Amino acid sequence: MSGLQLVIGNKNYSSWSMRPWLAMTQAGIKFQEVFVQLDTPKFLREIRKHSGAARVPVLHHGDLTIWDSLAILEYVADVYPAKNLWPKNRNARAQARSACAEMHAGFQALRNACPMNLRRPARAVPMNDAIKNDIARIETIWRACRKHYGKGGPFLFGKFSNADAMYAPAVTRFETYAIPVAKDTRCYMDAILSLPSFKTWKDAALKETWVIPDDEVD
Ligand SMILES: N[C@@H](CCC(=O)N[C@@H](CS)C(=O)NCC(=O)O)C(=O)O
Repeated sequence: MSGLQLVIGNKNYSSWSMRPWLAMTQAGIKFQEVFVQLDTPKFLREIRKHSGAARVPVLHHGDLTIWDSLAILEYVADVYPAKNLWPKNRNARAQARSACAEMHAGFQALRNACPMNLRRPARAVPMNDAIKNDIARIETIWRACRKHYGKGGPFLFGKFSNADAMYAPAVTRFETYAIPVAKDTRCYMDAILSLPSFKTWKDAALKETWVIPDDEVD
């Protein structure tokens, strides 16, 4: 065992938890999974034992605690350089980090209107201009990464990388809310949705029975 312990929330809803879980699983990095159920009276009590930020995901490695999904992705890439979780090429890596930073800090309109909900049957919801802008920007980022750095495979930088882990929740939102997308976007989405690690995560999500009313959009 690697000594890594990843604290996550509900697989159906926790988009932030999914990112490091997918990257680590896809890279074949072993870790112990610790589950804290979101939106329950004991969530805060439990998560505060792991991090003062009181959010999932959290990664423990020995005495070290990393309490943010992107920081966890960076740390895992540092500890396991041979897994190539960032692109090898320096320019590609800088682009991947820019794309990840934009995802980490942005796309609030899409996030708010279309929460990750893997159980929800695919159905469209009304889209205002802010949501449409977020969608268009994400498609532009995906297209540019694929065009300049995607020759070696179906992912944003060819082979699977942390950038794909960061954008995987957006892929599920596009799917769940039946968002019309261009053909190249659809190809990229299919690559993510076909990942063995994604399928394992989703299968587990579909077995969960907890419902978070705020994340159920009709
Ligand atoms: N910036 C953090 C955000 C994490 C986050 O907001 N996690 C949500 C779950 S997906 C959470 O823990 N929510 C619990 C709450 O707000 O009480 C990260 O990237 O890890």
